[in-house]
Amino acid sequence: MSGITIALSKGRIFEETLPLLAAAGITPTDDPEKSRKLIIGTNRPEVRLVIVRASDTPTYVQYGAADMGIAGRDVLIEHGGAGLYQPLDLNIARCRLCVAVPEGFDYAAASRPGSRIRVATKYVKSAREHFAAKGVHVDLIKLYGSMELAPLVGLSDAIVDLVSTGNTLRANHLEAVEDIMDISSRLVVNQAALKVKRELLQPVIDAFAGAVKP
Ligand code: PRT
Ligand code: MG
Repeated sequence: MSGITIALSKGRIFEETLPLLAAAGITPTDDPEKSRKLIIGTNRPEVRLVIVRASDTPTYVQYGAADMGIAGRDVLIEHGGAGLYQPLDLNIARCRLCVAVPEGFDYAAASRPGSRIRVATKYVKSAREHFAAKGVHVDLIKLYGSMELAPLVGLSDAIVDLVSTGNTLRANHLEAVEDIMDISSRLVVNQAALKVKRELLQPVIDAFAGAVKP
């Protein structure tokens, strides 16, 4: 493939990437929310987009099936970042990775050094590091979505999840009790592609860099 393939997930990352693509002179020819196409063309014949699950973006770029992509810091930590060059924090799809518990749960007591807590999360690596640093023993339960349900039905004491407005926590009578890290999405580039296709990729990286909002 002599052109550029960019991996994006639908939803918030796609929406917030459109202005960055525009700054690079790239306009998609289909809307992934309306079309069922997984490969979307653009106004530039040498540039195409592939629509992937958010957590799969680093994998497509790592193996060079996409030359570049946009992925959340949460996803990149879980993936590990092998084979990926991460030149830019795009400051989009911002949120916080938090520990949350049912309202009224005594988290201070449950998270004293030496105590043991059951935590459900999709973000196993980040959660393990967070509780290890606090000296808290953690039984991690891996989930793939709707973490908010776990403490409500007794699967776990707490969850580690992303929070943006806080509406989902409030609707389920949960509260954030600890911030683990700020999250935003980053541009990731296949390291080998950057060497071989630098004349195609560098202008896109530069245009994105110029369009990042503080
Ligand atoms: O949906 P899918 O299972 O395919 O994957 P995904 O949920 O990881 O993808 P997507 O597109 O929803 O999110 C892509 C990226 O957006 C994530 O990897 C994050 O980096 C970033 N992001 C920013 C968020 C949020 N904000 C966010 N609020 N990702 C998920 N959420 C979820 C959160 O998990 C919780 O269920 O939204 C809910 C909380 O939102 P509030 O507004 O109610 O607090
Ligand atoms: Mg989602």
